Amino acid sequence: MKNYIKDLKVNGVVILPKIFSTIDIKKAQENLWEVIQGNYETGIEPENRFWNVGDDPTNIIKIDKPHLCNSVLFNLITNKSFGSYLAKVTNSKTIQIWHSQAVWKPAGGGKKGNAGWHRDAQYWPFWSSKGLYTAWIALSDVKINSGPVQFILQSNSWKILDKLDFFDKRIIDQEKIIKKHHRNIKIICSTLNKGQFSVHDALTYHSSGPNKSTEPRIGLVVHFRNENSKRKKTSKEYLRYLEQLKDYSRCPIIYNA
Ligand SMILES: O=C(O)CCC(=O)C(=O)O
Repeated sequence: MKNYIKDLKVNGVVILPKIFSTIDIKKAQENLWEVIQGNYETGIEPENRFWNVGDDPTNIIKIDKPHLCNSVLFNLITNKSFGSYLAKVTNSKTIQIWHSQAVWKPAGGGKKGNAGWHRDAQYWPFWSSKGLYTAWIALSDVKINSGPVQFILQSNSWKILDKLDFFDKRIIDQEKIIKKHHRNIKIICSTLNKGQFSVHDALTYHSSGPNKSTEPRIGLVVHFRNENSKRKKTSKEYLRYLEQLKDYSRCPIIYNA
């Protein structure tokens, strides 16, 4: 575990072993598909949908807070062993999930499946940068040709780079911007078996390319914070957004030492 803690600190990312059972992952995959189709078992809508039924089925499908819509997804991400694993790797006393996303990359979508280079923290003006991490749980086998998430090692210590965005599919152009500032970058591709997961720092740059395999590449993305996270003084709108932290059915605490 010691190496994981150090690797996450230094490199900004770690790849972790399988802890979810194959059956639980299969159930989660099936239930996530229901959410994508707009069938919400709990009766609660996701926080946001960036793909709707009837949209191009080869586009990347991103849905925010799918755990609100379905108890199987909620139960998967609140699994106790998962909570204690996250706490160990991040050396934390408390772990609270404050956001989640489904990222389903269909086979055969080419560049339409791309997620551009970004760091998660750029979307969160209400958090200062410490104590914020993301776990990416593989709900399908993620091979080198499935468009795995790729991370730039040690980019968690970089200053922010402008003009990089998840929704920008021009990864090659984005890489030119990155290389203007950083010549020798090292990229790792997060190939994972179903049930394995990675954890990255909110400041680590990452992206993913086309899914050239014949199966969808499916990730359940869990954004979590520990006791070192701090709110920034921002607009009322953002402060209101963070009010949800008090609602543990939206933002479950999954570890408390
Ligand atoms: O699943 C992907 O390709 C991108 C995921 C992502 O941006 C994240 O895990 O923060």
